[in-house]
Amino acid sequence: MDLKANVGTYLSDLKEEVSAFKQEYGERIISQVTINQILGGARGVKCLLCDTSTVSSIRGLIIRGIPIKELTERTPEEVLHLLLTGEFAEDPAAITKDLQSRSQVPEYIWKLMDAMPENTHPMNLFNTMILAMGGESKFRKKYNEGMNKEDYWEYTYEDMMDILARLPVIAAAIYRKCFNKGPCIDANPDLDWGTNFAHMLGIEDSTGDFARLMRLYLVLHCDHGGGNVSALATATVNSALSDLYYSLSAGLNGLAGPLHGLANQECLKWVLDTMEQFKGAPSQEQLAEYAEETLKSGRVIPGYGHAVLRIQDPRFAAFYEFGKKYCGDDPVFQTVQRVFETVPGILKKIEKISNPWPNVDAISGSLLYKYGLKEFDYYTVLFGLSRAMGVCAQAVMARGLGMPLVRPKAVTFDWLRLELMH
Ligand code: CMX
Repeated sequence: MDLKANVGTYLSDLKEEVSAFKQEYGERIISQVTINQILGGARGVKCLLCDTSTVSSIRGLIIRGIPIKELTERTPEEVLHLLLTGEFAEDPAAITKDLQSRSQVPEYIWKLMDAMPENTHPMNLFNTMILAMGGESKFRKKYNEGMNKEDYWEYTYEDMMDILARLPVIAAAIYRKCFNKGPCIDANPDLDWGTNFAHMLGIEDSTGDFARLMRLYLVLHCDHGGGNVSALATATVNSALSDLYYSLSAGLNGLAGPLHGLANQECLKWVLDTMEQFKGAPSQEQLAEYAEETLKSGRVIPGYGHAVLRIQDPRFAAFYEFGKKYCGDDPVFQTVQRVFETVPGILKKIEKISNPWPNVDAISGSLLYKYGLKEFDYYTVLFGLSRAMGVCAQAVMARGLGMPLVRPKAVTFDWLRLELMH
């Protein structure tokens, strides 16, 4: 069976189960909300459903029950099937083929890209191109024709596959345009989704290690539960039945923030700045001095800490393994290693910081840098390309389960005061 048929079977079984569950346990209380949580970005409030993946504070990212560290040898196609159905694909090549057949980017996108100001941030370009393709939405077309609710997931799925097929082509074109790398490189139909993307970027790769890194990168960033900014924004917008082009663009606009996906470019910049200041790979003492200065100036140390994790991010660990294997002699990677040996000790001494350990962004940039992908303004686009898989899969699940409009209740500060006085 193909992916869409598998998703259909999976959803119809789950929908029945969820509906019976709601009937029986609908009024059961599973979470309370404190004032701290209201004033703290709703951290820890359990009020969303996300089946594609979950983030445990002590185990990290778990996709459909499988810890991310067990998925590092898988391809993005295999992981996409897993996200959508909870099982591995019997024939991942069929997914590659389907994506290839949908990968033609509309001509107006190239014109629009050329018309954008030269200094547009790559992430801004990426999200603009996604939004601009909205007229292609099969969901929107069907909805306007009077689509049955039962079919919402199918056309969300169709939009997801069209988007995922075109995104690598668009992302690679943005890289080549923004950084004057020459004309776009044609796709190679013999390659899988991730390897083909690496090929279209045009980075020299005689060993195949860069393509290997790209596949790992695309797997590690693919999803991170339902409560992070990009997932929540995508889900909220999609719950209004705005099509996936609107929803994904909204979610990735959130990813573009420095406290979220943009941290990877900030992080590499921080590492390179230390190398510039100390004229080469700094010592632990020098790094400690630099970190203290960053903190004193009221800035965060990018790549460290997390809203949910209370351990070293397993995605960091996966990249670290890759780095030790393939980039051990690289001075930037060595600096990242030394930062890892230095910064947690400093952050641990600051009581308010919940997690002193590195997240995925603390390392990803250094590996890209080693292979010649040095333009760190581009890094969040790579993150976005990967994260599109998870947030779009979440949208397919939500429409398949008939989830309603997202509408939590906001209260005024006056209401809070009155509540406490009585
Ligand atoms: N450096 C300095 N201060 C930090 C810090 C860091 N790396 N991590 C947390 N803190 C500070 C927070 O800024 C906050 O200070 P205020 O109370 O003065 O605002 C305090 O410690 C408590 O924060 P927290 O409960 O530990 O963490 P939050 O859930 O509020 O924030 C995060 C999480 C990721 C935004 C934060 O750790 C941070 O800014 N890290 C650096 C940026 C980063 O790496 N972002 C990428 C995260 C991964 C992703 O989503 O892509």
